[in-house]
Amino acid sequence: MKSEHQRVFFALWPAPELAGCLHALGAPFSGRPMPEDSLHLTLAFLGEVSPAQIELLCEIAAGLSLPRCGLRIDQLGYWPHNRILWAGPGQLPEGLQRFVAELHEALRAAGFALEARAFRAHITLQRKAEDPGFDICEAPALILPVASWCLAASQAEGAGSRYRVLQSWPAA
Ligand code: 2AM
Repeated sequence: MKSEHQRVFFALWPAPELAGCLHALGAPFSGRPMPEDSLHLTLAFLGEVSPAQIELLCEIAAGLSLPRCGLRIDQLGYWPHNRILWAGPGQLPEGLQRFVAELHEALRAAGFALEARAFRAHITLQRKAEDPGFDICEAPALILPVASWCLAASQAEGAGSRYRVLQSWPAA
């Protein structure tokens, strides 16, 4: 990676109180818990980009409008292929679903390569998690108030990653 390049993604970042509740949701399970202030829901993952591309990403973001909503996080899941324990919504509000589709379309139109796999909204709670004995189960519902979204950068640090919000935009 060129020194000025950064690994970036668009995300929803829960406020500290909700992050604490999400952290507690993962606490009974064995794995490597994500630090509370690192918990987030990725909307689009870009990978390594240049400073000029970050500017372009910010321009694209400024042209989009995320509708304010409450996202109901009511599932816990485990992916054996990457040993991630996650929390997520059973259903995405229609406005958020439409927004993610618009965001992905705008990014692809600008030449950014996104994952071909279908978008799965999730918040990683633990990495290297032991199999909890379920793929998906119901969890006590938590509401994530969708009031803003951001562009964040991730930097490898020790065994994990450190995240930094580069810019954020309010929901409409
Ligand atoms: P994860 O937590 O499921 O690993 C920063 O790494 C964020 O981008 C994390 O939310 C991570 O999801 C996500 N991410 C990393 N690589 C990705 C990829 N190739 N496609 C989609 N999301 C990715």
